[in-house]
This record gives sequence, structure tokens and C-alpha cells, in this order.
Amino acid sequence: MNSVKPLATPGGRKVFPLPMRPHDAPLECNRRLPYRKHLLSEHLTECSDASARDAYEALARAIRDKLTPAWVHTEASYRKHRAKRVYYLSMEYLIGRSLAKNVTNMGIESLVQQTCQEQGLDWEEIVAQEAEPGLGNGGLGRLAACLLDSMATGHIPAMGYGMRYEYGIFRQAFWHGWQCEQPDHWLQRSDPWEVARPGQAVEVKLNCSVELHGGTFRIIPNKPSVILGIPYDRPVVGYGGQNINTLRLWRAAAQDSFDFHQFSSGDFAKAISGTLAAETITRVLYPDDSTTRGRGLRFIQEFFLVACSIADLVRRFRAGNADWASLADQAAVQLNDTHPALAVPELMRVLLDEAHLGWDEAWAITQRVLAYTNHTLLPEAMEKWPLRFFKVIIPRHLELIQEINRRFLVQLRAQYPGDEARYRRMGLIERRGSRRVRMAHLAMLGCHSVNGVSQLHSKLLRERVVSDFAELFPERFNNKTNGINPRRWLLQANPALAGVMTEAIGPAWITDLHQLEQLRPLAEDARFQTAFQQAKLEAKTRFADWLKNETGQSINTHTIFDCQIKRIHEYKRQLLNALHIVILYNRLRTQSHPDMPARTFFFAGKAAPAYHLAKLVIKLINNISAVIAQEARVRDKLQVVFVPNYNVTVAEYMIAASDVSEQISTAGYEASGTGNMKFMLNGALTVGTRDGATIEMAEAVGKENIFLFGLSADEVNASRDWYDPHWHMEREAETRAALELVFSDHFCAGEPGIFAPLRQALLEHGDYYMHVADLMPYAWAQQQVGELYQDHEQWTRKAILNVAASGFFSSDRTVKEYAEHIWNVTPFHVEAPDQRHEHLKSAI
Ligand code: 26Q
Repeated sequence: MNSVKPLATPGGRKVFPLPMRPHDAPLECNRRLPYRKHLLSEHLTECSDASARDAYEALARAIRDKLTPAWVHTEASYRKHRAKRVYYLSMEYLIGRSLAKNVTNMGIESLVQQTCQEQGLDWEEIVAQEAEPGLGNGGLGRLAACLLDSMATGHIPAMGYGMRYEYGIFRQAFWHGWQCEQPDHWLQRSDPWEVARPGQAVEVKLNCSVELHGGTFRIIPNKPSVILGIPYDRPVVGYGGQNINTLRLWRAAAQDSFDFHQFSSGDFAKAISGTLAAETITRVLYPDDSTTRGRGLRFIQEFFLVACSIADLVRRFRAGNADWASLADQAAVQLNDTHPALAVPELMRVLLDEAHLGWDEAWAITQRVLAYTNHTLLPEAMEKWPLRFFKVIIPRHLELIQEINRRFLVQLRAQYPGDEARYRRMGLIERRGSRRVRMAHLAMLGCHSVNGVSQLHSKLLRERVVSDFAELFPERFNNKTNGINPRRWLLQANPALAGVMTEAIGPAWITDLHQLEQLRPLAEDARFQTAFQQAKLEAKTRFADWLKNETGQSINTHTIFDCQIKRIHEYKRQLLNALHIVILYNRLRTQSHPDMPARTFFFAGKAAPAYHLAKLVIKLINNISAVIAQEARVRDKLQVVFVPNYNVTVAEYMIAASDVSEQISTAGYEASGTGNMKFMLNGALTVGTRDGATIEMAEAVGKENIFLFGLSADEVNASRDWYDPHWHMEREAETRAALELVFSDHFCAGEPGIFAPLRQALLEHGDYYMHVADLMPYAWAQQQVGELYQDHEQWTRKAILNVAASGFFSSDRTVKEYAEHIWNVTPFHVEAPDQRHEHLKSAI
């Protein structure tokens, strides 16, 4: 057993890098944390021989004890005062680790520090024991987590509903530069932050049964069955520790967990086959973020989330003895993309079949309760489910969808007589080939609000993607530019920089990010610049130490840290970044003294396992990295590092340490981006296209403080028909040299020809994402980056101006906009439980 390392001696490296609360902590009290109690009762262990994992679990449970009274009290207060609640429905949440987050938000840093000192615990080592719940793919899941935190911090009564996948997003490893996927069994050890609530289980009725045959999930039609949804609750502690909301994740289980008849007749495997099949529903997260291959299991997952969540919120509503007509005064449901769009027919089913309302009243209530956020402009990411899935699994919902569609077509015929093409475009059911239900149409019809996630995205949504609907229901369409949570992405991720901020302008920025405006005049201040640079170097060193420890790789902190970290996708153009690196490589090999600051290019991100081209891009980057590392002439100036297994924790280290943020998607394809905002808040300069929220960042900071380049969304659109990458190949020597080198097997000497699909995509299939068109403008923008970096003072000045202008991109602002314009909810301040609920505290 590896026992906990003792506390480092004073004068050694920092032992407690948890940012200390800069002002009074309301929840802090003199009571001790019941750490030893948990160590004894759950681990049967004395402090002296506790493993780091034991210590983590015991400390986390001790802290959970501390927050439980306020958590219970929050729920009771909402109930007592019949506060209107927001229900956020999302198939994904990427919440990151909870220990440090909860300590910070509860404001009990010194209490925890004291416990660590008394017990000889190494805080960083303890924090590292926590498995990160990877219950999402990327931006959409992380946004859900940022919004939940901001709702709790902004005192908005809210509940997140999601799925308790047993296996989250796969763990990514590299094998000879290729991505390999490994299962992420994050629940292997018990998770101290979740509380199972079997007493609040709900029933989900299907018109089929599910079985496992030789490991394959099978749907048996016409054999109705019931699946149980068991809630697992996690606290969402608002900063200040007053409102503690709940993230409720559903686990699927069989109702009759055992077929005794089959068992007694000797077929044990068959006896538990139904149980295993039911549990399969929440077994694993689908690791795709842009394709909707029609998988029956995914469809059942989506229905399961919706059915459990609607049943739960309806039960809560009915417990208050409320009249159905007031449902919309008590509940606002936000659908995170179309994944939970079955909420439309499910809520209709409840209102018609259980509440026995008439259609018109039920429809009016459904629309008033539900709202939908769209997160994509990619046509292949628009969900369409085969009609036969509905027929077999949830036929009543199909009936309701057909009735919604029938009524909608009546309305269309009245409004646009004879316009058959329009009816075909707008109908709920697509009739090309096999019939499929268009989930976005269902969501737009059944919700009172449809929002995009950046100004450009909302505009393109209205004007290009669903213009028919925007014309018909103009009042429904609106924009809510995404935001990020400043507690996680600055206070916690970058303690050094957070400290510099607080010293300069006080702590109010933590919950009011607009306060960062006060930094603007300090951009010119030499002392502040020095403090800022020191903080950046500290973050770089922290990341370098972490990387060395995790992967064994060494990096030079005195180079430009240039990061592109996000899912690997053609439209996000990691390949554009790679081609530019090849240009720099060529310059270093062919020019005698190129005037170029040393750079380290970092990549991180996962590719969907079936997305072969994205996986090939990872292989290319890893191979370029290996070739450069072999060449003495180049490697002092250029290093490429692909950090494996990107997740929230990795992002925290990398974003704090970055000088340059890469936001280089083909304009018109990135709905918003949120990584872009995290880098800005941490003082990195952005190299980016005019896409998503990057445009709004440029407006906030001024065009002179950001490196924009490349085709605009309109230009991309206008040149689609005549764009030819060969035109650039023939005229641009560096473009040609870079492409030829990549296709010459220079970077794959041992595996010749492997990059041929990249050549096909770029040169034979017309370079759909226009890498080649944007390569020279990108190289030029990067040239400007290099030149500015040589002038340290100017660089720092611009970095500070970026931080000062990042206030708008707080998710606190985003939540406020949702609350005022969509949800119609007002903050509800829960009083501190210290005075109110002594009886709860004395119970633990
Ligand atoms: C759908 C059906 C079947 C299987 C998987 C999916 C699926 C899963 C995840 C489809 C899409 C996603 C995720 C999308 C996503 O993360 N979108 C990002 O959302 C961010 C938050 O709004 C934006 O900032 C990004 O621009 C957008 O790409």
C-alpha cells in the first residue's frame, strides 16, 4: 500500500496550491472535518497507513458532510417557497474533478488546509486521486457544467438531468502515433460525490423488451417492459456555498432483476440477461460528436433520459398540489441540443394521457415549458431517427408526433397555399428513402424558444439552416452567446494569475467578471506587467512539471506555448495547424538563420473512433513531432507535443500555461467555441478565423489585439462552387513544399503511403474545409505572432488587454440572459444554513 507522503518542508515547493479565498468565507467554521471518522468507518484504516486513495475518499466524504446541510436546506427552501425551477436536460456533462472545486466554492480552504497539515496529507497528491467523470464528448458537455455552476452561483433554482454512464468517453492512448481507445471505467472505485436515491426511482415504459444475445443488445418488439431509472445526485455548490443545486444522473436497472423461473430451470445466464440488457442502457457514452448513425441503443438512451427527467419533475410539481395549468410557472426545461427533444412528445403524453387535458391546452403548456438550444451547423449532426424505432419502442410518441405534424401541415397549408416544396422541407417526417423524424423540427415546433450559441451561429441558423422556421416563428429565435465559468477556468485553473488579479483589483471579479475591465489601465503598468509575466511562467512551469510526471516528456518553458485543444474534426482544422508547422520546419531546414522565436506546439483532443480521417490527422501530428525531435537543426526552435487523453483536468493545466490560442475552424462551422474564451481569460493571444464567438471576442478586445485571418463565413459560402486548392498549390511555393513533403512519405518513412487519404481530401476531393485557401494567410498571421512575441512588453500589454476584455464571456452572464429572456426565473437566495439548520448539522 502506498502511504500518503508527508507534507513538504517549508521552503520547498508549494504544498497547498489551492487558491485561498481572498475574503470572508460564510461557511467557514471552527469545526473539524470528520476525516478520521471516514477513514475508519469506510476504509478500516488508521491515518498512518492510509493510501492516497483512501485519504482522498475520506477527505471528500468529510467535505461532503460539511455541505450536506446546506444542500438539503436548499431543496427544502425551494420547495417551501414554490420557487420556479430550471431543469437542464443534457445527454452530456463534463464537470471535471469535484474536490478542489467544492472546497473553493464552499469557501473552506483554510479548514481543509488545516486538516491536511494535521494529518500530513499532500493536497496535490490527494486531488490527483479523483477520477474525472468523462460524461461527455466536448463543448456541449462542458457548457452544461459551466452553466450549472453559474446557476448555483447566481442563486437560480435549478436541477441538471443527465446520464450516469458507467463508462465515460474512452481513454485515449497512442500506439506508434495512432490513437487507441481504452475503456474509461471511472466508477471502478466508489465516487464519494454521488448519492444514490433508490427511493426516488422512476419507471420507464417501453413497448419492447431488451435482451442481450452473445453480448449484442437486441430489441424484442411487442413485448412491453419497464426499465427503472435510479437517480444518483451530485451537489452543485454555488460560489459562496449558499445555493447548492443538484445534478441528477440516471442509471438504468431492470425492474425484476431476476427471472426465477428461468433460473430454477437451470439457465442462469438467461435468467440475468434482461437485467444486463436494461443496465446496458446507461453502460456507455457514445463517443461521436458530429454524426448520428442510427443506433437503436442511442435512441433508447435519449428516451430514457427524457422519460426519467419528465417523470421526476412532474412528480415534484404534483407534490406541491399544483394545478396543471401552472406547470409553466413552476418549471422551465432547457434542451441541450436535440438529444432530449423527445421531451416534446413525452410531456404531451403526460398532459394528455395522465393529466387528461385537451390537446390545445397540453400543447400550449408544453411550448411554454420547453426551450431548445442548437449547437451545430453541420448537416450531418442534425438528428433524424427512423420511424421504425418509434413504432417498435415508443408507438404512442409516434402517434403524438404524427398528430403534431398533421396540425402543423394544416397551419402551413393555410399560410402558404400550394407551396408543396415548403411542406416537404418543413414537415416533421423526412420521406427520402426510409422515413425519419427530424428532431430539430420537433424541437422548434414544441418549444417557445430556439437559441444559437453565438451571434454568427444564431444568424446563420436563422438565415441558412432553418430559415423557413425563422420566417414562420420569428419571435422564437434568439441568441445566447456561450460563456465559461471563471471559478473553474481562472480561480482554480490558474492560481498564480488569479492571485495577481485579486491583488490588483480585489476579489469581486470572481462573481462579476466585468470587473476585469479595471485591468485595462494596468496594461501599461510595468510592475503589473512583470507580475503578469511571472504568473504566466509559473503556470508554464506547473504544466511542464505535470507533463513530465504524466508522460515523461520535457518541454522548454522559455518558448512560445501555442495550443490547439479540442475534438479532432476536419472543420476544426488541426490539419491546417500541422501544415503550418511543416512550413516552419521547411524554413528551419532551408534558411540559414531564420529570425524565428522558439515555439512549442501543443495539441490535445480525441477523435471519434470511427472517424478515420481525424485519426489520421493525429497520426500525422505525432509523426511530425517525432521527425522534428530527431533533427538537431530544428528541434531547438520547434517542438510538437500531442498530449494524450484530453479532458477537463488536462485543459486546466494547458490553458493556464498558453501564450497562443488556436481557433482556426473553417468560418461558419464552429457554432461558438468555448475554449477560445478560456484562453482569453488566461491571457493567451488568439490566432483565429472569423467564426463563432471568436468574432465577439475580437469586438470586445479590439481587432488590433487579436490575430484574425482567412476567409469569412460569407466568403467560404460564396466560393464553394469554384474553389480549387490546386490554384494555391501552383502559385504558393511554401504551400506546395509543405503539401509535397507530407505526401512524400517524409513523415512516414516506415509506413509509406499512409497519408494518401489526406492528399485525397485536400487535393482530389476539393478540400471541403478550405485548408489550402487559408494556409498562407494563417502563416502570415503566425509571422505577426512571432514578431510581437519578441517585444515582450507589447505582448504582455495585449495579453492583459485580452483578460480585461473577457468579462462578457462569463457563463454567469449567459445564465442571466437565459433566466431573464427564456426561463423567466428570478434568483432565490437561500439563507446560510449555519443559523437556520443547526439540527441538520448536529446530525452528522
Ligand atoms: C448525436 C447523436 C448520436 C450520437 C452523438 C450525437 C452528438 C453528441 C455530441 C452530437 C453532437 C455532440 C456535441 C456537440 C458539441 O459539442 N457542440 C459544440 O457545442 C459547444 C457549446 O455550445 C460549441 O461551443 C461548439 O462550437 C460546438 O461544436
